[in-house]
Amino acid sequence: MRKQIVAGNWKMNNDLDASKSLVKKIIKKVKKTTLKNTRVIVAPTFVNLQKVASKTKGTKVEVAAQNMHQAKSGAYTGEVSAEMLKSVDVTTVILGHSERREYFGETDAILAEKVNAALENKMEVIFCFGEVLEDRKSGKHFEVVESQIKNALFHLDASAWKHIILAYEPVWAIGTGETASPEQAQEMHAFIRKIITDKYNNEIAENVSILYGGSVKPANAKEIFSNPDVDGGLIGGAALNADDFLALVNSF
Ligand code: G2H
Repeated sequence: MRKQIVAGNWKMNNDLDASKSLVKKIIKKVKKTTLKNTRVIVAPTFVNLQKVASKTKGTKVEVAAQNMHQAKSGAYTGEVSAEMLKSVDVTTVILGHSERREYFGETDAILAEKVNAALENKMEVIFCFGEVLEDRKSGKHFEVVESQIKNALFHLDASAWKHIILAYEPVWAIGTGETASPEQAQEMHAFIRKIITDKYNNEIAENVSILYGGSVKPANAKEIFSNPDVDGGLIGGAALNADDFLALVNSF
């Protein structure tokens, strides 16, 4: 049975004290929660990752990085490699977030390399994709999502898919207060499972967790997460408050 996942993407928020305090609160609350089939992940900034990772050791909370570079090492000022993440016990990485695509020029081709580098290092990837508003308005959203997934992931062997988590994040719903309706989310998630079935097989499609992201909050999470093909969420704003985040963890 595929896992339900609630992953908090802290983006460029929280200094060291705020990161330690937030993760401490989340750990405490998660400890008191019965997690049937749910994974709880937090993704702090690089500078706070090691401290947060050390706090989560032995708890039910996991950590992820928000990004990584595709090269092993070298003259890439400001970048961090998979090897470096692993050396501080971080084995999950978010790749392809729309903010990385938009502000840092990450293309499908670059993302395919990043995915490969992560998998070569036996890391798990939370792969993000999603259409912009014009794509949705012109009815191209399925086509756009299919090409993002195909270009970055469809070169992978079937066996690699157990290390992949997908996160559908319609760009028009990110941090805007707009959310895709539960029907829109379900429709896209079912479409994603179908293209994976067509390319690979039904087993892989059924086993991959597909998260929804974009202004998920306690008030709308239950409705979104209750869809059969929605396996949880990648959460931005609402992940910065421990009570809200836990409300999401308990929204299945
Ligand atoms: C989408 C999401 C987290 P928010 O970027 O990845 O952020 O929940 O603030 O829309």
